[in-house]
Amino acid sequence: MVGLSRLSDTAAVDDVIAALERDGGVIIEDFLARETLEGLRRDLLPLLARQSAGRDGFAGFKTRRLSALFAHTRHCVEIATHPLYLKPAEHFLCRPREVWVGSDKLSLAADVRIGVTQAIQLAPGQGAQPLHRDDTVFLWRHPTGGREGRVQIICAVSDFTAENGGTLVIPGSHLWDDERKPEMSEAIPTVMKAGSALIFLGSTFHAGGANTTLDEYRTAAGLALDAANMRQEENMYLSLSSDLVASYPEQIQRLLGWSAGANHMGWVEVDGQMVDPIHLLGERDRTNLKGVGAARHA
Ligand SMILES: O=C(O)CCC(=O)C(=O)O
Ligand SMILES: [Fe+2]
Repeated sequence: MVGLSRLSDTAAVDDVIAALERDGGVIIEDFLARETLEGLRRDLLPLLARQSAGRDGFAGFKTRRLSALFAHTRHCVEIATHPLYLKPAEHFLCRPREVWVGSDKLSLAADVRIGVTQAIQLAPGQGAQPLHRDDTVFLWRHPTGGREGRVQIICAVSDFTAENGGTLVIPGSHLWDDERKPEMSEAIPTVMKAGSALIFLGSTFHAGGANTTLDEYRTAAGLALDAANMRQEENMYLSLSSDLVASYPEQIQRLLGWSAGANHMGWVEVDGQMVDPIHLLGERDRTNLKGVGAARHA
Protein backbone atom coordinates (compact mmCIF):
# COMPACT_ATOMS: atom_id res chain seq x y z
CA MET A 1 0.00 0.00 0.00
CA VAL A 2 1.26 3.47 -0.86
CA GLY A 3 1.75 5.92 2.00
CA LEU A 4 1.14 9.65 2.08
CA SER A 5 3.21 12.06 -0.03
CA ARG A 6 6.05 13.92 1.59
CA LEU A 7 6.51 17.56 0.66
CA SER A 8 9.12 20.04 1.77
CA ASP A 9 8.42 23.25 3.67
CA THR A 10 9.07 25.12 0.41
CA ALA A 11 6.25 23.31 -1.43
CA ALA A 12 3.50 25.31 -3.12
CA VAL A 13 0.14 25.61 -1.34
CA ASP A 14 -1.50 24.03 -4.42
CA ASP A 15 0.70 20.95 -4.08
CA VAL A 16 -0.43 20.52 -0.46
CA ILE A 17 -4.07 20.92 -1.54
CA ALA A 18 -3.61 18.40 -4.38
CA ALA A 19 -2.07 15.83 -2.02
CA LEU A 20 -4.90 16.31 0.50
CA GLU A 21 -7.53 16.01 -2.23
CA ARG A 22 -5.97 12.80 -3.49
CA ASP A 23 -4.90 11.03 -0.27
CA GLY A 24 -6.67 12.84 2.59
CA GLY A 25 -3.33 13.55 4.26
CA VAL A 26 0.20 14.76 3.60
CA ILE A 27 3.51 14.98 5.45
CA ILE A 28 5.37 18.30 5.39
CA GLU A 29 9.03 17.80 6.22
CA ASP A 30 10.75 20.42 8.41
CA PHE A 31 7.42 22.19 8.90
CA LEU A 32 8.56 23.81 12.16
CA ALA A 33 11.49 26.20 12.40
CA ARG A 34 14.16 24.90 14.78
CA GLU A 35 13.37 27.62 17.36
CA THR A 36 9.70 26.66 17.26
CA LEU A 37 10.45 22.98 17.83
CA GLU A 38 12.80 23.83 20.68
CA GLY A 39 10.27 26.24 22.17
CA LEU A 40 7.49 23.61 22.00
CA ARG A 41 9.75 21.12 23.75
CA ARG A 42 10.73 23.60 26.45
CA ASP A 43 7.13 24.71 27.07
CA LEU A 44 5.25 21.41 26.75
CA LEU A 45 7.45 18.53 27.90
CA PRO A 46 7.57 19.52 31.61
CA LEU A 47 3.79 20.07 31.62
CA LEU A 48 3.09 16.76 29.87
CA ALA A 49 5.23 14.99 32.46
CA ARG A 50 2.85 16.22 35.16
CA GLN A 51 -0.38 15.18 33.40
CA SER A 52 -2.20 12.05 34.44
CA ALA A 53 -2.69 9.39 31.76
CA GLY A 54 -6.00 8.79 29.99
CA ARG A 55 -8.77 6.90 31.78
CA ASP A 56 -10.39 5.19 28.79
CA GLY A 57 -9.36 3.19 25.75
CA PHE A 58 -9.75 6.05 23.27
CA ALA A 59 -7.75 8.61 25.25
CA GLY A 60 -5.24 5.83 25.99
CA PHE A 61 -4.29 4.42 29.40
CA LYS A 62 -0.60 5.10 28.66
CA THR A 63 -1.16 8.40 26.86
CA ARG A 64 -0.73 11.84 28.36
CA ARG A 65 -2.64 14.72 26.83
CA LEU A 66 -2.27 18.44 27.40
CA SER A 67 -4.94 20.72 25.92
CA ALA A 68 -5.59 24.49 25.97
CA LEU A 69 -2.19 24.81 24.29
CA PHE A 70 -2.49 28.58 23.79
CA ALA A 71 -2.35 28.85 27.58
CA HIS A 72 0.91 26.92 27.66
CA THR A 73 2.97 27.93 24.64
CA ARG A 74 3.01 30.88 22.27
CA HIS A 75 4.58 28.66 19.61
CA CYS A 76 1.12 27.46 18.59
CA VAL A 77 0.91 30.71 16.64
CA GLU A 78 3.48 29.45 14.14
CA ILE A 79 1.59 26.17 13.72
CA ALA A 80 -1.87 27.70 13.24
CA THR A 81 -0.74 30.41 10.83
CA HIS A 82 1.82 28.50 8.77
CA PRO A 83 0.74 29.12 5.14
CA LEU A 84 1.12 25.43 4.22
CA TYR A 85 -1.46 24.58 6.87
CA LEU A 86 -3.77 27.60 7.08
CA LYS A 87 -4.23 28.17 3.35
CA PRO A 88 -5.06 24.55 2.47
CA ALA A 89 -7.35 24.46 5.53
CA GLU A 90 -9.23 27.51 4.24
CA HIS A 91 -9.53 25.84 0.85
CA PHE A 92 -11.39 22.86 2.34
CA LEU A 93 -13.30 24.66 5.11
CA CYS A 94 -14.44 27.97 3.60
CA ARG A 95 -16.58 26.70 0.72
CA PRO A 96 -19.23 29.32 -0.01
CA ARG A 97 -22.95 28.52 -0.02
CA GLU A 98 -25.51 30.52 -1.95
CA VAL A 99 -28.40 31.83 0.16
CA TRP A 100 -31.37 34.10 -0.49
CA VAL A 101 -31.82 37.12 1.78
CA GLY A 102 -34.86 38.95 0.41
CA SER A 103 -34.16 39.56 -3.27
CA ASP A 104 -30.40 39.23 -2.84
CA LYS A 105 -28.65 35.99 -3.59
CA LEU A 106 -25.59 35.99 -1.37
CA SER A 107 -22.56 33.78 -1.46
CA LEU A 108 -21.48 33.20 2.16
CA ALA A 109 -18.56 31.19 3.44
CA ALA A 110 -17.91 30.18 7.05
CA ASP A 111 -14.63 31.38 8.44
CA VAL A 112 -12.18 29.22 10.34
CA ARG A 113 -11.85 28.54 14.07
CA ILE A 114 -9.26 26.68 16.09
CA GLY A 115 -11.42 23.78 17.22
CA VAL A 116 -9.05 21.81 19.42
CA THR A 117 -5.44 22.03 20.60
CA GLN A 118 -3.61 19.13 22.13
CA ALA A 119 -0.17 17.70 22.81
CA ILE A 120 -0.24 13.90 22.88
CA GLN A 121 2.48 11.74 24.36
CA LEU A 122 2.40 7.98 23.92
CA ALA A 123 4.40 6.03 26.50
CA PRO A 124 5.97 2.64 25.77
CA GLY A 125 3.27 -0.02 25.95
CA GLN A 126 0.45 2.18 24.65
CA GLY A 127 -1.64 0.15 22.18
CA ALA A 128 -3.10 1.51 18.95
CA GLN A 129 -6.11 3.79 19.23
CA PRO A 130 -9.32 2.77 17.40
CA LEU A 131 -9.36 4.08 13.81
CA HIS A 132 -11.67 7.08 13.57
CA ARG A 133 -12.47 10.26 11.68
CA ASP A 134 -11.97 13.50 13.63
CA ASP A 135 -15.05 15.05 11.98
CA THR A 136 -17.15 12.54 13.94
CA VAL A 137 -17.60 15.34 16.48
CA PHE A 138 -19.70 17.15 13.85
CA LEU A 139 -21.47 13.91 12.79
CA TRP A 140 -20.23 14.85 9.30
CA ARG A 141 -21.53 12.65 6.46
CA HIS A 142 -19.35 11.02 3.77
CA PRO A 143 -18.40 11.32 1.01
CA THR A 144 -18.10 15.05 1.61
CA GLY A 145 -17.88 16.27 -1.98
CA GLY A 146 -14.77 18.20 -0.93
CA ARG A 147 -16.41 20.27 1.80
CA GLU A 148 -14.64 19.45 5.06
CA GLY A 149 -15.56 20.34 8.63
CA ARG A 150 -12.03 20.03 10.02
CA VAL A 151 -8.42 20.05 8.86
CA GLN A 152 -6.05 18.66 11.48
CA ILE A 153 -2.31 19.01 11.98
CA ILE A 154 -0.05 16.83 14.12
CA CYS A 155 3.47 18.18 14.53
CA ALA A 156 6.19 15.76 15.55
CA VAL A 157 7.82 17.04 18.74
CA SER A 158 9.81 13.79 18.95
CA ASP A 159 10.68 11.64 15.95
CA PHE A 160 7.69 9.57 14.79
CA THR A 161 8.46 5.94 13.91
CA ALA A 162 6.42 2.85 13.09
CA GLU A 163 7.57 1.42 16.44
CA ASN A 164 6.84 4.37 18.73
CA GLY A 165 3.28 4.99 17.56
CA GLY A 166 3.63 7.35 14.56
CA THR A 167 0.02 8.24 13.65
CA LEU A 168 -1.72 5.52 11.58
CA VAL A 169 -3.46 6.90 8.49
CA ILE A 170 -5.54 5.20 5.80
CA PRO A 171 -4.67 7.09 2.61
CA GLY A 172 -7.73 7.72 0.44
CA SER A 173 -10.22 6.96 3.23
CA HIS A 174 -11.56 10.54 3.09
CA LEU A 175 -13.38 9.43 -0.08
CA TRP A 176 -15.13 6.46 1.55
CA ASP A 177 -18.81 6.48 2.38
CA ASP A 178 -20.15 5.94 5.89
CA GLU A 179 -20.77 2.22 5.38
CA ARG A 180 -17.15 1.21 4.90
CA LYS A 181 -15.44 -0.01 8.07
CA PRO A 182 -11.77 0.89 8.52
CA GLU A 183 -9.36 -2.03 9.02
CA MET A 184 -5.98 -1.83 10.75
CA SER A 185 -4.44 -3.72 7.81
CA GLU A 186 -5.16 -0.65 5.63
CA ALA A 187 -3.45 1.86 7.96
CA ILE A 188 0.09 3.12 7.40
CA PRO A 189 2.22 4.56 10.22
CA THR A 190 3.44 8.13 9.82
CA VAL A 191 7.22 8.14 9.94
CA MET A 192 8.70 11.61 10.25
CA LYS A 193 11.47 13.49 12.00
CA ALA A 194 10.81 15.85 14.88
CA GLY A 195 9.80 19.21 13.39
CA SER A 196 7.87 17.64 10.51
CA ALA A 197 4.07 17.62 10.43
CA LEU A 198 1.18 15.45 9.30
CA ILE A 199 -1.81 17.37 7.90
CA PHE A 200 -5.04 15.45 7.30
CA LEU A 201 -8.69 16.06 6.58
CA GLY A 202 -11.39 15.53 9.19
CA SER A 203 -12.83 12.77 7.02
CA THR A 204 -9.62 10.70 6.89
CA PHE A 205 -9.45 7.57 9.05
CA HIS A 206 -6.47 7.62 11.40
CA ALA A 207 -5.41 6.62 14.92
CA GLY A 208 -2.55 6.99 17.32
CA GLY A 209 -0.24 4.01 16.65
CA ALA A 210 1.01 1.40 19.12
CA ASN A 211 4.19 2.29 20.99
CA THR A 212 6.01 -1.05 21.05
CA THR A 213 9.36 0.41 22.13
CA LEU A 214 10.73 -0.19 25.61
CA ASP A 215 11.80 3.35 26.42
CA GLU A 216 10.80 5.87 23.73
CA TYR A 217 8.09 8.46 24.24
CA ARG A 218 6.30 9.65 21.09
CA THR A 219 5.28 13.29 21.50
CA ALA A 220 3.04 15.35 19.22
CA ALA A 221 1.62 18.86 19.31
CA GLY A 222 -1.44 19.39 17.20
CA LEU A 223 -4.47 21.46 16.56
CA ALA A 224 -7.52 21.49 14.34
CA LEU A 225 -8.91 24.23 12.16
CA ASP A 226 -12.68 23.92 11.84
CA ALA A 227 -15.36 25.48 9.67
CA ALA A 228 -17.10 27.99 11.94
CA ASN A 229 -20.66 27.37 10.75
CA MET A 230 -22.07 25.25 13.58
CA ARG A 231 -21.01 27.03 16.73
CA GLN A 232 -23.52 28.84 18.92
CA GLU A 233 -24.54 32.04 17.11
CA GLU A 234 -24.63 34.05 20.34
CA ASN A 235 -21.48 33.84 22.41
CA MET A 236 -22.90 32.58 25.71
CA TYR A 237 -19.47 32.09 27.28
CA LEU A 238 -18.70 35.81 27.05
CA SER A 239 -22.18 37.16 27.76
CA LEU A 240 -22.97 35.00 30.82
CA SER A 241 -20.53 34.48 33.68
CA SER A 242 -20.00 30.92 34.84
CA ASP A 243 -21.39 31.90 38.27
CA LEU A 244 -24.60 33.10 36.65
CA VAL A 245 -24.88 29.93 34.55
CA ALA A 246 -24.26 27.84 37.70
CA SER A 247 -27.35 29.43 39.31
CA TYR A 248 -29.64 27.88 36.65
CA PRO A 249 -30.98 24.30 36.58
CA GLU A 250 -28.65 21.75 34.95
CA GLN A 251 -30.93 21.43 31.92
CA ILE A 252 -30.46 25.13 31.19
CA GLN A 253 -26.72 24.96 31.92
CA ARG A 254 -26.43 22.27 29.25
CA LEU A 255 -28.67 24.10 26.78
CA LEU A 256 -26.49 27.20 27.19
CA GLY A 257 -23.50 25.17 26.02
CA TRP A 258 -22.00 23.73 29.18
CA SER A 259 -22.26 20.19 27.86
CA ALA A 260 -20.17 17.94 25.63
CA GLY A 261 -22.89 15.53 24.45
CA ALA A 262 -22.43 12.07 22.94
CA ASN A 263 -20.40 13.55 20.06
CA HIS A 264 -17.88 15.14 22.44
CA MET A 265 -18.32 18.77 21.38
CA GLY A 266 -17.29 21.32 23.96
CA TRP A 267 -15.17 19.30 26.40
CA VAL A 268 -12.71 21.03 28.69
CA GLU A 269 -9.49 19.62 30.10
CA VAL A 270 -9.38 18.81 33.80
CA ASP A 271 -6.39 16.88 35.18
CA GLY A 272 -5.35 15.65 31.73
CA GLN A 273 -8.85 14.38 30.87
CA MET A 274 -11.25 15.77 28.27
CA VAL A 275 -14.33 16.14 30.46
CA ASP A 276 -17.88 17.44 30.15
CA PRO A 277 -17.75 21.17 31.03
CA ILE A 278 -20.75 20.79 33.36
CA HIS A 279 -18.21 19.58 35.99
CA LEU A 280 -16.74 23.09 36.16
CA LEU A 281 -19.99 24.73 37.23
CA GLY A 282 -20.87 25.22 40.89
CA GLU A 283 -19.85 22.94 43.72
CA ARG A 284 -19.50 19.69 41.81
CA ASP A 285 -16.96 17.00 42.81
CA ARG A 286 -13.97 17.24 40.40
CA THR A 287 -11.88 14.32 41.65
CA ASN A 288 -11.03 11.44 39.32
CA LEU A 289 -13.25 12.67 36.48
CA LYS A 290 -13.72 10.44 33.44
CA GLY A 291 -13.17 11.77 29.93
CA VAL A 292 -15.95 12.22 27.38
CA GLY A 293 -14.91 8.99 25.60
CA ALA A 294 -15.26 6.82 28.69
CA ALA A 295 -18.83 5.63 28.03
CA ARG A 296 -17.88 4.07 24.67
CA HIS A 297 -14.24 3.12 25.20
CA ALA A 298 -14.00 1.74 28.74
O1 LIG B 1 -1.80 10.51 18.74
C1 LIG B 1 -2.05 10.44 17.54
O2 LIG B 1 -1.19 10.15 16.70
C2 LIG B 1 -3.45 10.66 17.02
C3 LIG B 1 -4.47 10.87 18.11
C4 LIG B 1 -5.85 11.07 17.58
O3 LIG B 1 -6.13 10.89 16.45
C5 LIG B 1 -6.92 11.53 18.47
O4 LIG B 1 -6.75 11.51 19.71
O5 LIG B 1 -7.99 11.94 17.95
FE1 LIG C 1 -8.03 11.65 15.87
